[in-house]
Amino acid sequence: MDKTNANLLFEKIQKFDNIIISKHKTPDWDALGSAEGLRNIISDNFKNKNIFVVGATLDGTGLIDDEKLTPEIIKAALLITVDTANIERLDFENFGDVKESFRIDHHINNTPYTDFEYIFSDAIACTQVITLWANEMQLKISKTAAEYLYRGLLTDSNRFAYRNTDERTFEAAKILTRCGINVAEITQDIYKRTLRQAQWSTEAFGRIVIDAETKFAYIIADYKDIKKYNLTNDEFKSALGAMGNIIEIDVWALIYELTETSGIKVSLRSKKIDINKIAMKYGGGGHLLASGGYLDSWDDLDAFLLDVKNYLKGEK
Ligand SMILES: [Mn+2]
Repeated sequence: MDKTNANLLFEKIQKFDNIIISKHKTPDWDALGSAEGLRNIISDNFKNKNIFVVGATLDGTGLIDDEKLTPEIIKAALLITVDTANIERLDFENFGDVKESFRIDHHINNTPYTDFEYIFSDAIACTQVITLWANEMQLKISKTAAEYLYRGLLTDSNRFAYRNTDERTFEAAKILTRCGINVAEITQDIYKRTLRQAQWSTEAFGRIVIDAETKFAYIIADYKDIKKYNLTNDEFKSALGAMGNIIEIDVWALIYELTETSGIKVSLRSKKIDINKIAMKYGGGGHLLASGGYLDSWDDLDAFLLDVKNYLKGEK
């Protein structure tokens, strides 16, 4: 499918005047970098395209191009979704009104939700898929596009450290570096922290509960924590990454609510054991080692924790 769909993606972009790029809710750098990187690649290489990146900004305070859309534009548009495993995660309500849809992704392919797909489920980042596609299609990648794409590559691979970081990852990094990006500056910009964030991290670590038998650890947080420390979603979720290099922990979770009404989200991470199965059981999904799901209320917490522990016992 790969070669054919690479060409098909090119042809669809060529054919449509209106292109909407949508990513997942509460976007991270891979989602936003994919969307903005692709926007730049399309506008630099194809003439007369109206391109709209929709959904929340990275800091969650607003929407990107949503206000520029009209029903007429949507009806005539090609929708390209990036970095989004399923329709529930898609940050675009008018999904059903577009003319055609194409999914570019690196998530495990659960239920197809678009007309066409370009998916490499073992790619470390969606921006890797886009970078290698653009290169294969001999498209120009501007410095601006490369900066966006590199941000996704760096963060989804955790600075080239996670499994699935492979030769294609470094190939993509090489392509992007050749576009003139400043690797040191981007890295510094992404991993800088405020004192508030460091303080939240310390508090979060103080709350860790570890089940010694299964090496499962979790942190519980609610919207009051976000308010108290005045954090963005990304800053808040950084407590999750911080658990990843602790010897006593194999599988870990951040169980949290972003706002009073957002509902309870579970973000699961694992060093080796497939935790995607658990996440799917709780209405979510993602990757084998990084996935997430939802709880209906805090009353379901104990049952969820027990479920995870029982599952991990079975896997050991
Ligand atoms: Mn991603």
